[in-house]
Amino acid sequence: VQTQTYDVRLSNHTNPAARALLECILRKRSNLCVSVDLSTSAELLEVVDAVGPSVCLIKTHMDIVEDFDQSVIDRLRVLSEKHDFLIFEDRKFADIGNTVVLQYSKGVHKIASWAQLTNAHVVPGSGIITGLASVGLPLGRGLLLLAEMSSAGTLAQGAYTDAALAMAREHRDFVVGFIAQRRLGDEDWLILTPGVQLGSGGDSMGQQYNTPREVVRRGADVIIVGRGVYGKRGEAGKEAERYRKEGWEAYLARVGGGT
Ligand code: UP6
Repeated sequence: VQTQTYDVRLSNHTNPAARALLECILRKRSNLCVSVDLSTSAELLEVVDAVGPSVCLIKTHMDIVEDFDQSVIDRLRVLSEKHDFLIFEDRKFADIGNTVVLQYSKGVHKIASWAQLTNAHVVPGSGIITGLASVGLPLGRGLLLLAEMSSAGTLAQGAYTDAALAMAREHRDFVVGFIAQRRLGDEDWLILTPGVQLGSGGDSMGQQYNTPREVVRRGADVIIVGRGVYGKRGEAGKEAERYRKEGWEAYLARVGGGT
């Protein structure tokens, strides 16, 4: 497990998005990413404004926003300046290089123009990374590979996870880490872990939860929490701060008390 502090780890990262994330984590003493899976821009932005003070990162699924237009991005960016957080579009790209180039840069969402981080499945092979890097690297973006998933019955395990790690090693300038449930590899990869809730359990569609303490102990550098934070209407701000404290204490315990 990773016992180096975020501060020390900054020197292991050259990708601008990875560095910005680590710097933000340190400034805000927050390793919390809130996943705001709400389908109107009003609800999305209301929750982002409420949780903003407690997070280093906001994760979006912009394709679920029914009234999406460029103003949603503009307002999200204003909030990211106001509260000091980065933006991660959880696009889970999964096509050939040529197609993901278009999906990342064009279409309605133009993800590369506003999301510092996005992610990709490795099922197509490494051409997906080459394609995304051709768009993202010149913009200073970073990519996370889905090496494991939180859901029951996931095929992303064993040899598949090993292959994801091997692919990441070929693209260390652009791939900054993984969506995974534990630390992977001996190198300094950023591990972002979804499937996190206080109280653990799951949902009726295969989601499986672990507590912040447990996932950080296994190597999560950023905990990703969705419904655990915004599930109770009107309490997202309070819940985010509760998860921030949990995540940060778990990190301090892992690194032995330093910052
Ligand atoms: N997510 C997972 N598991 C993964 C990868 N991604 O849950 O392995 C994403 C989901 C959702 C969020 O797409 O946006 O993380 C989890 O939300 P929740 O905390 O409300 O379950």
